[in-house]
Amino acid sequence: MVAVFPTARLRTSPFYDSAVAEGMTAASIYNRMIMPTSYGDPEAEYWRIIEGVSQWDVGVERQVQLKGRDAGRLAQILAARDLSRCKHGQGKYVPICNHRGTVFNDPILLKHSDDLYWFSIADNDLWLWANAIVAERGLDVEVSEPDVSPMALQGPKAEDVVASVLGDWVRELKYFWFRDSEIEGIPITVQRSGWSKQGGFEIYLKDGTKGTQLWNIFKEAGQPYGIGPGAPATAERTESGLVSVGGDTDADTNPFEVRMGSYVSLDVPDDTLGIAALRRIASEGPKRHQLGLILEGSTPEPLGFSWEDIRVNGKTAGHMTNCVWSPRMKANIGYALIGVEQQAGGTVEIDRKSGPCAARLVELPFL
Ligand code: THG
Repeated sequence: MVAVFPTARLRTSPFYDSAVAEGMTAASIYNRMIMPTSYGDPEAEYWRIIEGVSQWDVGVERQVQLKGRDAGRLAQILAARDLSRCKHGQGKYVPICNHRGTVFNDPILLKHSDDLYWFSIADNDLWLWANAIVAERGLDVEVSEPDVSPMALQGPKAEDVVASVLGDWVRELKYFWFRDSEIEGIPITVQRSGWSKQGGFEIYLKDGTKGTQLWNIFKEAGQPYGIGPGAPATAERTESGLVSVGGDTDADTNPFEVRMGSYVSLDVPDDTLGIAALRRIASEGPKRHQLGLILEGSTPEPLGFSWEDIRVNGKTAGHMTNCVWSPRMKANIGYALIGVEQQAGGTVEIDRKSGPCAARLVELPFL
């Protein structure tokens, strides 16, 4: 382990000590925080998500809190998705776009009440953006980053673990719905969510001094189910077709290009950020789209995120935005962000660092 010296520029989550105690061997940076990415056995960590239950320190998923009379108005200005029917206790996946219609964050919005919302953000400073909008538009709302840190339990056995700790009411929660609760006096919010398609919950810790205690409660309850530490897994999320905004997108990517069109509402008020550009793009039709790539060969390749060129008849037609070995498909798979002329069923060549590689275009998700 390297030594880490937390500062304002490199923060740790309340679960960091637990991650270290569990044997964390690799980490990444997300929202200027350390995000554990492996505990030394990626294969076992993957299968735990697919077949069992995996416990993740995802405290890096920070909350941008909107509080005050104009909280709902600000949420709708920021998010290009109709929120008018969003209920208290409901979460929604929302693209955040700039004035050009570029999607630069894709939070889950949690509506606590008419004057209290959280955006559970991906990796960049939505806080800065939201504050600028508040000042520019003269809104009556306070934007802050509260002491809230999610921990995820993912996999087919996650529900049994969470129910054994909190009660059977959690089984009734619908996707992205949430409820406030507490366990051993620790305040939490419980949501059916998580960055995998294997099912599960996120437990939002609302007292950063209690991270180790909360981690251990779920770790102990998970023992009969074979719980173990893990992290958002590139192989699982790629097989499942989940988008990583900032990873699979660039400074020109709009939501329609990356299968997020169903989360955009064109009939939101005209003061919603990016909506004029999104309406224009929707009427003209996007120029690129996102497809899956199945690469030739059956030797696992290292993870790739370098936007390698995709060639068709010797010409660049798009980019491979990620690449990972799929244990279930026994192939290297990735996403193409590619001109709409190229369709599923087509064959392309990827200009890999290791040399050219043939690949087949398929619809997403893979599984
Ligand atoms: N949980 C929480 N916060 C987060 C994430 C999370 N913040 C950062 C990041 N992840 C945000 N991005 C996503 C991306 C996809 C999904 C959730 C958060 C997701 N999508 C499903 C899909 O695309 O199939 C379902 C979307 C739907 O049908 O509404 O789950 O994971 N707290």
